[in-house]
Amino acid sequence: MSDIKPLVGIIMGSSSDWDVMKNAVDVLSQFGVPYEAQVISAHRMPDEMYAYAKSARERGLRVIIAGAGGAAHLPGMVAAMTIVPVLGVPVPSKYLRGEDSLLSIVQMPKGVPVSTFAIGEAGAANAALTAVAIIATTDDTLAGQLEEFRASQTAAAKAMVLPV
Ligand code: RP5
Repeated sequence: MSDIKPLVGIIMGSSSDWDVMKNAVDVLSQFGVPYEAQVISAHRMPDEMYAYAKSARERGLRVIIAGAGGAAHLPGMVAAMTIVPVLGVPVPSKYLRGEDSLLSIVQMPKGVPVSTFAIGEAGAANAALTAVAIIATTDDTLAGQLEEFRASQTAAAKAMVLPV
């Protein structure tokens, strides 16, 4: 086990969310940001969810990325119990394709925000990029990496050729 303390906590309601949420893990790995990832289900593990949220700040987490599908209450409940910024990722659901997840996460009443991202893989990746940006506000090396990442995307877009 590594002694490096995680700066980002990635939690999700089920192992079935992993295919989406691993996109956040991939981004944090790419930037070398230490993270932890685990299943914390709001309705199946409420005691663990409470303990996780309550201890997050003192454990040194700077950002929490929370993914869930359906009646996706995990991000909002965690946000209610910590001042660590919570980034919510709506995971696609079987019958409503994640529109239920999106609305569950994004419609937080005024006072307890959850920064909410797109449904699915892009949302998970962008949540991680936002976590990187938050940490980069106090880390010049990471800020430089983020600038480079943006520059390489720009170069790739400029090099795009259409088949016409
Ligand atoms: C939510 O219910 C999870 O976040 C997951 O997206 C969804 C389905 O969970 P499983 O039945 O696949 O465990 O709590």
